[in-house]
Amino acid sequence: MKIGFGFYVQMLNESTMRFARQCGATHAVIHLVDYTGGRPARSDSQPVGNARGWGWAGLTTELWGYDSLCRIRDELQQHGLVFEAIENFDPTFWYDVLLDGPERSAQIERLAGIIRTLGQVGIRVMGYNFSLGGVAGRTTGAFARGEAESVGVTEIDNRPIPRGMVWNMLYAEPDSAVTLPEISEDELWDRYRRFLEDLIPVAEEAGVALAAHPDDPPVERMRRQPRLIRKPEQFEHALRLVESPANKLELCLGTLREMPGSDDTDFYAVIERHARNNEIGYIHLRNVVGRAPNYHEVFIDEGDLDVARVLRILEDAGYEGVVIPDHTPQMSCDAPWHAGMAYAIGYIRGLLAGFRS
Ligand SMILES: [Mn+2]
Repeated sequence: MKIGFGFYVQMLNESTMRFARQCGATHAVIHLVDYTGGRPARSDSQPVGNARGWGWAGLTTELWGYDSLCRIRDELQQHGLVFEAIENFDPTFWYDVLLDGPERSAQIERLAGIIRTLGQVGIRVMGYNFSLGGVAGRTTGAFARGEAESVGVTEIDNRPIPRGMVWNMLYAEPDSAVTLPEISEDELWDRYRRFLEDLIPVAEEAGVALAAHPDDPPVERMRRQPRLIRKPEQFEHALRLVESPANKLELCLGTLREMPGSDDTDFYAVIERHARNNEIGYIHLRNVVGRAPNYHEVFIDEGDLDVARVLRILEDAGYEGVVIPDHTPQMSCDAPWHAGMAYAIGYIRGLLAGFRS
């Protein structure tokens, strides 16, 4: 397997690229969506949001063109990093695909164009999260070892989603008097199936894999809307909707471990099965304590996941894709985010070196 580094859009600079390489990463997964949404916020901590979610989507759409992606690819390459994947579509690109609105077919065409561009630039994976509520309901606290700040969930967020918001970001000025109708889980699976049927053939032709991130937090409903991948067996269901080598998972092991009702046997078996079947686009690796809707994120070497066992399973299954640390608690020093990432990657590399020696 290969070690990747996840870059938030604000980190696309020489200094962070050098930092990633110094940590020992060889691959890069890039978030092109600005999750600070134009709000004054630290760009290196996990967003938790407010009544306007994470704020405005669509602030960085100019980065998605062919020339721009080539520039990013080349700059990464100069720093010894392969541009492996983009993580998450901008909500302005596909809100009516998620909502089944009037712009749906035009937006599907736009997504198809993006996927073709990725293929031309040589980016192998497009990660996405087919969710109306998105990553919602999180709070920040001193949840990790030594009172390190991290994120967690303590309750289901049941506020309805105002029109103008999807995936916890705004694509139009929100109207709290008009909220999204509550839909059934079947309806959402149907929208998701149509998304895959429209785009998997495009991805296959472009040589790009679409990789599905599970719903984080994995609960039945959030913000009064259903959530798709919130049980281990639903990864399988997503893969079978449209069978193709281009239909893959963005296997988030933190989210998988948070899934209520799943036990250790499920957890390690799911990882092994999807690795053996070559169904993983890339992996998010982080540790957690507890189960949704009551869990928090911790350092990679504390919590409910046995990271050594996970890496051993992936090695034995011949997994050749990328693993990134997803996110980590902030460490008390002048560079809290950097320290957390360096610690996580060092730990992963240490375990792998042990197995391989
Ligand atoms: Mn994740």
